[in-house]
Amino acid sequence: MGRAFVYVILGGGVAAGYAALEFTKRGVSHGELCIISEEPVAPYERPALSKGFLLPESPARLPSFHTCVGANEERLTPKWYKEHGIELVLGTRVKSADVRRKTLLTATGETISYKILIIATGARALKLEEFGVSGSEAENVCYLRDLADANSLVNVMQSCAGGNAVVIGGGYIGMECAASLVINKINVTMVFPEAHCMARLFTPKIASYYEDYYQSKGVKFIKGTVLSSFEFDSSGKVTAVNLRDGSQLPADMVVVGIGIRPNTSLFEGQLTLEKGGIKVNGKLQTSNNSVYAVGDVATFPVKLFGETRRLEHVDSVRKSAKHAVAAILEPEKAGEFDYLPFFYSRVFALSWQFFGDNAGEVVHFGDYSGSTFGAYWISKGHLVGSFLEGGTKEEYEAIANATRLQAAVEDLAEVGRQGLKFALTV
Ligand code: FAD
Ligand code: NAD
Ligand code: ISD
Repeated sequence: MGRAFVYVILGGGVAAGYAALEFTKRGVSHGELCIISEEPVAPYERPALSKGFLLPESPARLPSFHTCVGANEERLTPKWYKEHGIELVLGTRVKSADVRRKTLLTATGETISYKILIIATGARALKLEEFGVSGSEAENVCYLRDLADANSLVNVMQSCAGGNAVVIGGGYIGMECAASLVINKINVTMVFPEAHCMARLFTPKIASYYEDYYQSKGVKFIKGTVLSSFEFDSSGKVTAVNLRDGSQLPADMVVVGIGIRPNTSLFEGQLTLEKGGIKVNGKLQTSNNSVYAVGDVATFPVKLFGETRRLEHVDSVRKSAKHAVAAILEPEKAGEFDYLPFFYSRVFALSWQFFGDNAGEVVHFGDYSGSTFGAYWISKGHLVGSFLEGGTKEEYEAIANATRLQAAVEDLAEVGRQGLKFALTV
């Protein structure tokens, strides 16, 4: 049994939604494009799951956050795919791929063949078991990657009002979920191995601002240690968390955010991998001419830095997906993907943006006891990265622009004194 399509997108997450919209903008005929997704719903804006979805009042629910509302573009409901003749094969896992024969085999036993494949399989959450701790299956231990996880997190949160949550991990999931738990009136303790939160991006000074803010909301931090085991009750629910430093924390629920692994396994041994992802060129094309990779799973050349990177943020996902479609449909017109890395987060009343690379020397600026402050990263006399909390649209655009232009910096202290004025006058 089998079906054949000209274009197949494997994975139905953020990248798939933006690629589908781009296909229709550039011209695709009915019946040519198919999206296969393990998830039972049409592509949606995954970032909403740790923000609007977790609000106690008027939470975001599908269909309100189907792609591509996150970029203020059309909202693609299942009806939209039908009207555009795009086949959505939902709730279906692809269990093997053969890039030589150009076929995918689904868990339901169907063979789907393609002329061009776009791999958009994203990533999976790392499990505690991968760090030698068991207990992930307990009903009050929550991960957050997809809609099913988000629904179960909401259910667990609702059963824990006024109780204690332990958040494992001090990265994006940890920080955004901790804020949401507080808003849901749950007492939060965050546990992570590093000396400060968001260690992959924040400097100690930036982290200290957010940690103080979280503490003012009642969040407790336990740093420099990790979870070693759980205590369970007779029904298998976690009741406490044991830490490697010997302490024990009572827990009505646990949220785990300890990083991700890109979903590359279907293609290992068939396509070239690099830095944990599927290696692509500036057209998002893999080592096989008929196969493209986009989003979290792709390791692509970042022209600005002259090296390849694999990013895990939605702006690069949206833009890489669109660029791949342009390269497929209009190869002679599409140039090389030229991307300025952009990360952001929103927690409580706070909101920050970061552009570029956090490499080189750091200069902090602005009022770290107020609400607008930032940092510049300078390498070899040029601006390579910028961070800003509490900025206006114009200010964010200015730091992005100055970073893209890699503005020259002669005197670090002077740039610190000028602060935002430096970016605004580039
Ligand atoms: P995904 O969106 O993960 O989609 C991959 C899809 O492929 C899934 O539907 C999956 O089920 C499917 N799939 C995988 N393997 C198979 C298979 N074998 N067969 C069939 N289907 C398969 N980034 C930001 O920049 N800002 C944010 O505020 C932000 N918030 C986030 C909040 C949360 C809770 C999470 C989890 C991520 C957040 N991110 C954020 C990161 C961002 O959502 C990801 O970078 C983005 O979703 C990746 O898009 P993708 O399409 O590559 O993969
Ligand atoms: P992350 O990489 O941001 O953070 C992982 C954290 O895990 C580290 O900061 C560390 O504190 C912790 N950790 C590592 N090993 C540990 C161990 N053995 N025990 C305990 N803690 C350990 O990953 P995440 O927070 O899990 O986020 C998952 C994905 O979702 C990432 O790709 C992230 O970019 C994405 N996401 C992004 C946003 C955003 O951009 N605003 C928001 C939510 C999620
Ligand atoms: O980029 C995003 C983001 O942060 C969200 O919450 O997309 C979503 C949508 O805006 C949700 O509706």
